Amino acid sequence: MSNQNETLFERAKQIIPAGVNSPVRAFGSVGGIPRFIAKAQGAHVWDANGTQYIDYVGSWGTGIVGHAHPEVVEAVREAAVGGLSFGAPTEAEIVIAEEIAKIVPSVERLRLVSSGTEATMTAIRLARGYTGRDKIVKFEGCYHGHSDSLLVKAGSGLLTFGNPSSAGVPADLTQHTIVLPYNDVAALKQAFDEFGTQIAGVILEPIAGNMNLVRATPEFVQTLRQVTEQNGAVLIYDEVMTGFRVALGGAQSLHGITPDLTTMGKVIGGGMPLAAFGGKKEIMDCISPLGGVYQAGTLSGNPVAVAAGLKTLEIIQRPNFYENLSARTQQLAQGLTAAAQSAGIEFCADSVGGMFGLYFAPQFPQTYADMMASNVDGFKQFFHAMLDKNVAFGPSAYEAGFVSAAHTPELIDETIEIAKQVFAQMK
Ligand code: KE4
Repeated sequence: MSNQNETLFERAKQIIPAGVNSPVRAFGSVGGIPRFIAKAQGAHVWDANGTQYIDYVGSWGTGIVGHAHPEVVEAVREAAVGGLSFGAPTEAEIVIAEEIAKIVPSVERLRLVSSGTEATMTAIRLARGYTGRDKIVKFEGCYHGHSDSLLVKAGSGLLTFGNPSSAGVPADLTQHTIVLPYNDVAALKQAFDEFGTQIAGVILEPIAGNMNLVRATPEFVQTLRQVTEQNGAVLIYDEVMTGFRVALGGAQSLHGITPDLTTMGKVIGGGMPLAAFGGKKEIMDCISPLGGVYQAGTLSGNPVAVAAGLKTLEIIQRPNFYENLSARTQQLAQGLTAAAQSAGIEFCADSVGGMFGLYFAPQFPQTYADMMASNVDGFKQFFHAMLDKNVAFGPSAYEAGFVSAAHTPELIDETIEIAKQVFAQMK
């Protein structure tokens, strides 16, 4: 049987650089042929050959209620027949902003955009405009989208290609970006001792997901809140991935930290292009046209995307949604760990809410260096062996994985049984 994925990949490469519209999809770091998805439903995707997979990518965390959830599809259909985009305000945008602010109390004002990159790029500009300072701090291994100031030792994509900073980004721009080691309290204190009052803001993945899942330690996040408070720097929690994913209220609700700004995406669009930035009113009031920090977007608050997001936010607030999601994800992490251990394979897996990390390493990574020391070849072998047995994880050792509400205990058990066979082969 001809491999449609291969045929499509060759054709795609004739018109789209590397045949994909986002680098990680090209399988560059794991090798092999990307699967071209023909359709998705619940916990499954089907590729161009009609092959079905249990999907643990979920559009990188977006698909928390399951692919093509009938209520979300219906909400999109209903919105679409009323018009796809107006370039004018709608009531639904107020409703979703109020809903997000109810779920994330640190958000006093919020603006919708179309991607996580836009959200973080604007949050950085806001921090600079609000403080009048230029320096920003990010952490090694964290990825916040592809705006110039943040493509410095980015984690997702670039780290996967072992390219710690992007070509085309002017050095005189990135000189304002201080990159610190993740979870390194001493380095953080030192940076603020040295530059404190020059720092406009700090942006953090509060639970990293772009160097695989790496939890920020309580001491690290508490110190970060203290030094930003003391120095008048804006603390930005980038919850594009963790928001509504690790808990309903995101990582900030688990940390008990109130950031000044929060960026969100993925889940809030329910699969459609929708993201947001929000936080303290006094900071958000600096955004155009109220204040001097410019930001705009033709499709910002798009009515069809908002409809998908609103329905998704309704579903995830139903009773026991997170209890079930966390239990399923924990079942997967614990089951895979037990399967590897019984096969004598060095492997562990961690989970927080509906997000998990798989590590071919003796223990959970706490730093970028820990993650870089993990056995990437072991991951590649596991990734392809599982894919050949119709289980799809993210095609990179540096990406977190995602469980949806559609992943039943039986599907998790099925995944673990398949992994037992794979680990046995890997010995
Ligand atoms: P987007 O511009 O891709 O919507 O969001 C950028 C972004 C910002 N902040 C965090 C914490 C993120 O995880 C992301 C995007 N995440 C990647 C997954 N590692 C998106 C997948 C991709 O790049 O294709």
